Amino acid sequence: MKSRAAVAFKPGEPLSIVEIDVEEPKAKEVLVKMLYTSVCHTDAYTLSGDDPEGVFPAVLGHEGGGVVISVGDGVTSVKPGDHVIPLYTPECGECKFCLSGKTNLCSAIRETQGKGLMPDGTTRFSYNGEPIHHYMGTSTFSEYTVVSEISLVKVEQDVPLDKVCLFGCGVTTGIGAVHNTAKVEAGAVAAVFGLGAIGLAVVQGLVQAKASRIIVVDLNEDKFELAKKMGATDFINPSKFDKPIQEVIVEMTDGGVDYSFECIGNVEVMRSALESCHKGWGESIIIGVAAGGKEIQTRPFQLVTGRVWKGSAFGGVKGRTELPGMVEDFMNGKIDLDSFITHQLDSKDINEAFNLLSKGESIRTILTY
Ligand code: NAD
Ligand code: AHE
Ligand code: ZN
Repeated sequence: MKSRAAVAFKPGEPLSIVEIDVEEPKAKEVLVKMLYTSVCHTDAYTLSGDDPEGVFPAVLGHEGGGVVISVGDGVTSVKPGDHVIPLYTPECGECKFCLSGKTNLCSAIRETQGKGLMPDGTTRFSYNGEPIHHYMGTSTFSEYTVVSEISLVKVEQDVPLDKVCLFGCGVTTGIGAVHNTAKVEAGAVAAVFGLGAIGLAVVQGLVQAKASRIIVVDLNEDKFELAKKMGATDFINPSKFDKPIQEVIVEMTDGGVDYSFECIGNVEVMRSALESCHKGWGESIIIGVAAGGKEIQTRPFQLVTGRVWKGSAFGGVKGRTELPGMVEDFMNGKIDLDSFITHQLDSKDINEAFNLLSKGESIRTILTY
């Protein structure tokens, strides 16, 4: 079938809106008509060419919501007409990782997913007869996409897909990192570096966890108003200080924060976030994705003296098991998604959504197909 898609033909270039060919789903695969998608910083990162797993041409996109059109042989958990959210972190329930009880990092299709291929090593997308790669197992920037069954979670029909599509990445990642990775307790003091959707979702998670103080750090002070509305208590622009920002935070918190979260993808900030933590127990969670070749540094003494460095992917959330509960929390008013939606555009204007994100003017733009 034909599908309108925003294709990344080359790194560093805007996406091209073209009509691609999409093949029928094979066994254990599902054809989904995307209704909504949004752009995450990770899409921009891969498009920039900095992602070691970035392959071109590709259909990017991993935050979306849509409806099942058809299913391949052996698909049992979804049927045509079901509303679904694609999951870049799938959940097979059977691999060593899924069975470990220790991680959400399902390994069932990770190898081919990282190469932009479906599990059988081929693609379902082509343009002028040439294969187009998939991305993160989701490729939500095509009106019709093919994904593995294990990369889908079903949502009820009355749930607004134009909002819960944000559970496909940013909001789940930030909230999950607070509860699953850091396990923040009531009264904790926390610092959040970077106030995009991920950082703001961390702020929301910290409010839910009843953190006593939520210090937010961003170079763009325009971000502070929304962060305040969402529950942040202290606001720091590092460019206004002539000393390392970790020193500022350690001084203002009587020794450092209990938890810090890096939501930018900058290895220098990752160091600051770790060194902002309290001696003996402070934990720093890396969420931001740094470019290939970048490495983190600190004095090992920082760890010897009790600080802990952790990372979090998709907030440690097992999508098929746990997203339905988060969707329910949204429906019951316990999770705010509206605050993240700063812009709405037609899907053909997707490059404008990338521009708004990179200029720091948007948190999330909902693109409608
Ligand atoms: P975003 O671009 O919307 O937000 C980043 C924020 O960081 C902006 O507000 C920007 O002003 C701020 N910033 C940039 N440099 C800074 C600096 N030196 N000091 C302070 N603030 C600075 O991005 P996003 O969509 O919220 O994504 C954030 C990061 O999280 C990206 O690296 C993305 O790839 C990553 N991410 C990771 C996961 C995961 O599962 N680990 C999931 C989603 C996104
Ligand atoms: N290909 C990238 C990996 C980037 C990365 O770490 N991705 C996060 C999700 S970002 C979502 O916006 C993740 O889940 N990682 C775990 C995994 O298995 O990819 C690179 O830099 O190599
Ligand atoms: Zn993302």
